[in-house]
Amino acid sequence: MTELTFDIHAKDGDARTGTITLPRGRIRTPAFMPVGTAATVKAMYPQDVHALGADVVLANTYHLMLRPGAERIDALGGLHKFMNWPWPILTDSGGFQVMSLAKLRKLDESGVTFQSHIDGARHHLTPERAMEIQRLLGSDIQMQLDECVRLPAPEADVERAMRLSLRWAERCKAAFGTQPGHALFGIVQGGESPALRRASAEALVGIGFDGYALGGLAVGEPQDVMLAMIEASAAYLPAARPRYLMGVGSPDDLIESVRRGIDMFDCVMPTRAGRHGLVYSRHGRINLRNAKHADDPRPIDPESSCEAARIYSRAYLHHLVKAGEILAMMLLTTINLAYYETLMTDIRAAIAAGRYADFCAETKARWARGEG
Ligand code: PRF
Repeated sequence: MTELTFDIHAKDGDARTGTITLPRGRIRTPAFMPVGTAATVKAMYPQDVHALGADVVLANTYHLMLRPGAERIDALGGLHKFMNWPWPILTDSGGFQVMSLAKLRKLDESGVTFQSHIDGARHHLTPERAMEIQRLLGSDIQMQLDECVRLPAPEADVERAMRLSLRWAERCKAAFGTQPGHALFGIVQGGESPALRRASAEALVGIGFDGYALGGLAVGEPQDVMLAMIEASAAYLPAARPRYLMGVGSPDDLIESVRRGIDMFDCVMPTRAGRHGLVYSRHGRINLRNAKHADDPRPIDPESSCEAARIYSRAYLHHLVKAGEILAMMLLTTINLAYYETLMTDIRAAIAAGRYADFCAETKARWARGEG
C-alpha cells in the first residue's frame, strides 16, 4: 500500500521503541508531533522545531482548506515547500476540528456540512474530499475522516459515530488509492466502551491501514478511563503497525500511554501553554505569570539541553510574559517543545535499556518534588 516501514528495535513490557521510515525522513518512536495547525508551529522557526528533536509535525485539513485553500497550496508546490518543512508531515482529517470549531454543523452519511469559523462560508467535507485535500497538501501520513463524540455520552450515540467512522474508513481507503511513499491511518472510536473499542479496532484491521490511531479520547473522560480504553484498543491492533493517540497529552499522559503500547502523539499543550506563560520542565510545570518569579534570578533548568531554559532568568521571562512581549511566546514555546522532545528521547532510551518502569517512577518522583 505504501512505503511506510516500521521497525521495532526494542520492547519493554508493552512499551516499544522503533523507527518509522518515509521518503521524507525517519520518525523515531515513541514520537511527539508538535502541532502546526495553520502550516506553522506557532512562534517557532521550522528549523528550530526540527533541531529540538521533532521528526514530524501535524497540520490540519480543516484550517488549511479554509485558509489558504488546498488547491492554492498544491499550486504553490505543496505544504512542505509552502511552510519550509522538508521532513514528514501528518495531517488530521478535519472532522474533529469541524466539531470543535465550525458553526452550524450538520453531519450525515455523506459527510459533514459546516460554516467556516473565519468567514461563515458553507463547506461540505466528505471522506473523499478529506482525502483529496490531504493529497493536495502532499501529506506523508493522512488520516481517515471520522466522527469523535465528546464524553460522557450515551453509548448509542458513541456506537452510531463509531459505525459511521468505519463506513467512512472504507471510503477513505478507496479514495486514498495508491500513493507511493504516503501512508493512511484508520482511527479507532468507541468512547468508553471496551466492547465498542474492540469492534472498531477489529473492523479497521479488516480494512487494512498503514497505522492505527486512537481517537475519541482525552475528550472529557478521566485519565484512568483513557488508559483503560488504550488497553482495550491496542490489544486488537497489529503489533507491527504504529499506534497513534490523537490529541494527547500531558507529560504524565505520554509516559502512561507509552507504557500501554502507544508510538505517536500530538498535542497543543506545549505550544499553547507557552503562549500563556506556562513552562514545562524536568521539575514540573511553572506558571511564570505568578508574582513570585519577579525577582528570581534562576533559569528554568540549568541542566537543560535547551539554551532558552538555561540562560534566561525566571525574572526576565516573568517580565516578558507580563509585558505581553512576542519573545515570551518564542522562548516559552521553545522551552516547552524542548522539554517534550527530550522526554521522548529519554523514553526511547529507557525502553531500549529495558528500564522503562524505573524511568517512569523516577520521572514522576521528580515532578512530585516540584519546581526545583
Ligand atoms: N479524531 C480526529 N482527530 C482528533 C481526535 C479524534 O478523535 C482527537 C481526540 N482526542 C484529537 N484529534 N480525527
